[in-house]
Amino acid sequence: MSHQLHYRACNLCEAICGLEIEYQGQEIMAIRGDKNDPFSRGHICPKAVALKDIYEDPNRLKLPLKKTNEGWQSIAWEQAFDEITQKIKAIQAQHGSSAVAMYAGNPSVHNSGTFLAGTDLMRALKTKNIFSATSADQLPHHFASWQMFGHPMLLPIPDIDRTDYWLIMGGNPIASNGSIMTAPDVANRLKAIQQRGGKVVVIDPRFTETAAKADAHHFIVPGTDAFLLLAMLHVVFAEGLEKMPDYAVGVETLKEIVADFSPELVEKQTGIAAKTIRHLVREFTAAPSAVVYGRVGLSTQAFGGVCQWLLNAFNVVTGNLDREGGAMFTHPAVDFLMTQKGIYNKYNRHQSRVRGLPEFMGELPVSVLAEEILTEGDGQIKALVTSCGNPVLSTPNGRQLDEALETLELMVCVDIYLNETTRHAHYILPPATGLEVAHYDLTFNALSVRNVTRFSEPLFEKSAGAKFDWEIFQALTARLVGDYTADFVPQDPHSKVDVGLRFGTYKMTLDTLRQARHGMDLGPLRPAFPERLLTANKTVELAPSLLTGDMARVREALQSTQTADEFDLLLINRRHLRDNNSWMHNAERLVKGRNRCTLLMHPRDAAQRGIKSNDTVQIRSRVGQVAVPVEITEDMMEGVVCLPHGYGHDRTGVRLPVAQAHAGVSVNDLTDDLLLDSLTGNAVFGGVPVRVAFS
Ligand SMILES: Nc1nc2c(c(=O)[nH]1)N[C@H]1C(S)=C(S)[C@@H](COP(=O)(O)OP(=O)(O)OC[C@H]3O[C@@H](n4cnc5c(=O)[nH]c(N)nc54)[C@H](O)[C@@H]3O)O[C@H]1N2
Ligand SMILES: Nc1nc2c(c(=O)[nH]1)N[C@H]1C(S)=C(S)[C@@H](COP(=O)(O)OP(=O)(O)OC[C@H]3O[C@@H](n4cnc5c(=O)[nH]c(N)nc54)[C@H](O)[C@@H]3O)O[C@H]1N2
Ligand code: SF4
Ligand SMILES: [Mo]
Repeated sequence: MSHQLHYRACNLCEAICGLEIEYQGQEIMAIRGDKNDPFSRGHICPKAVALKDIYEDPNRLKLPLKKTNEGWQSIAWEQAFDEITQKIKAIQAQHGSSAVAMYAGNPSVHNSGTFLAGTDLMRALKTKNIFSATSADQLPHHFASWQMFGHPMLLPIPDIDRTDYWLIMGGNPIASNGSIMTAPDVANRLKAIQQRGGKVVVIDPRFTETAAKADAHHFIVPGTDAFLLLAMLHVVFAEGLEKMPDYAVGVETLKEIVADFSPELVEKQTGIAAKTIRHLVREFTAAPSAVVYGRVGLSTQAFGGVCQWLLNAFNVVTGNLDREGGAMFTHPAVDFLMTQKGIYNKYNRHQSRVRGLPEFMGELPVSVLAEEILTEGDGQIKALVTSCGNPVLSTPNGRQLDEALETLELMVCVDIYLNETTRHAHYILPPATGLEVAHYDLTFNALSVRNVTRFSEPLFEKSAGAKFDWEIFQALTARLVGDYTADFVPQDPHSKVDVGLRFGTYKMTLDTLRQARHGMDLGPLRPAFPERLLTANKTVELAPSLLTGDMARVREALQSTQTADEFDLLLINRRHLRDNNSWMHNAERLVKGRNRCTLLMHPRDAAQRGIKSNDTVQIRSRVGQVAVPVEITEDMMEGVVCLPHGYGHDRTGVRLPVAQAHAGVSVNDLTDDLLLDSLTGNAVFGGVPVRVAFS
């Protein structure tokens, strides 16, 4: 048999690169970038090759498991579904429907079968305790979009292919390949800005891989970006640099808010000199087009919501929203924005039981999950369903959650691995994944720097007896809502994609898309105002009340004169090109080589503490302590230290031998569940107070 070629989009990160997979029978010979993909143009990163490792990994689960006194035993699917739903119903009958919680993790958005069927299960559970990785990631983006543009999913995307000036705050796309900005081959797109005479500037507490390719980099004290953005807006108005578009309202209120935030007022807190701030704004406003873009580092701070609001406002008042080279909105082929008007426009309809934090978009902050399990009383969480998530390693104070999960009456995990989270499960329901599933990027086609679309067919058949995630969700949902009969047959939810395509902007069908093996380019982003705005008057709200209301908290923080106490350093996190959150470390090709789970520290901070390179140090925070080797580097801002996220595999019961051999420590054993953006509910990962000592 000769080798064959299969084309699909990589579903591991937001860049959705086109892949060319050479295979024979069940064997993968090579995974390459698809040069004929008009969007990714042959780009690929090392993670895509590890799709082969996931496919072949003997530790990947394919059939359901039940925990018994004798350890894990296999169980038939139907029996597992029956037992689980009976237990869920019994718990809900005794303790109320919110006693069962659900957590959905990151791959949910990288897997259309899960995405389309998982929400049905959430609804069927009729619980207020819905959690997801979104509150450890990007809730502030949704909050700002909801308040300013009328819909939380109407997210502005930096038009980096045409901009003349790209200001990046709290994002490291050279390592992460971009986020809320689907831009495969971001390195060449960045270089193209410079080649056409433009400029890239990075603001980050670390001199990152992206900073190394940029024209300028400024260190910022973690968690102070709101002050910087206020000062940047101050300079725009004080120097008359604004280019006000006619669609914006609330500018007078915004002017009043920023009036006293001179660069001089914030230079000490932010660590960025007043003259640098003025220069930055003058350069930005002088560029023919410019865009400020802020990602995870900007969202995962105490003022994440305010930051994303001010960032959008900066693009608006400099005349850079909804124009070429600025921040733009997509016209995706399946436009779920239009079909879901109002669905997500929900805030504070209920609050978390223990801390009283507001719900947003139907979910509660994941930072409260452990306390909702551990705190006794009416409404306590007794059971948890997780899907595509590893919250023990990915949410703040993960160690507390690790302990809390062990106390649950029922835990069900839809997951492909026995890992740090799923080891606590009573049942693991593993779906087919990766190369075995059909996939349509509902989310990332809508967050892309060009309008693009493609459908990926499965390459291999799922293994004998395996189920797709949507089959699992539908089987559970049907039983919970009472629709289940002996002749129940799950329905492939991708028919919804066909409907979405037919009614969408381009009026195409799934069949036409299936013919386009390399994906389809639907052109550059184009202006979308006012028709795409979903605010009542089709205006952009520059001073929405929930966000301006949060300014009291910002002012209080600016005035706080807290000096170094027990914890005298600020911890931030990093991503590495070869990591994918917490779950791909069982691929030898990704983890081999130099230990990446190290603490980065500035030479002066190290010298003060008598620490030398490669010393193992103890890092302590309010919630925990870990020991790791140190790398001393001037890439760190003084006073700031940095750990990667997604490590910490050395726990009993985990069945990931390669990962355990490269275990590292979990940064979330140090991050604090009590530190969060109380407005949006997003976790804080940038600037967690810690102490570091030579052990
Ligand atoms: N300190 C700190 N913490 C962070 C971050 C940080 O920067 N710093 N980043 C945050 C961000 S941005 C995110 S998105 C979250 C991620 O948080 P999570 O989503 O909780 O964690 P992941 O590591 O992505 O775990 C993915 C899980 O999905 C499983 N999986 C993989 N493919 C499939 C599939 O096809 N089907 C099913 N059912 N399961 C699958 C994997 O085995 C794994 O258990 O972490 C957050 N946590
Ligand atoms: N290789 C790889 N790629 C990934 C992932 C992965 O784990 N590995 N994860 C994927 C996921 S789920 C996501 S959400 C995206 C995230 O994509 P990015 O947002 O690009 O994520 P990070 O690389 O974490 O970049 C965040 C940056 O913020 C900086 N930072 C921290 N605190 C602050 C602060 O207070 N202010 C400022 N200005 N900067 C700060 C950090 O130093 C870091 O450089 O990446 C995706 N892609
Ligand atoms: S950049 Fe992301 S989408 Fe592209 S090959 Fe790497 S993991 Fe896959
Ligand atoms: Mo994320």
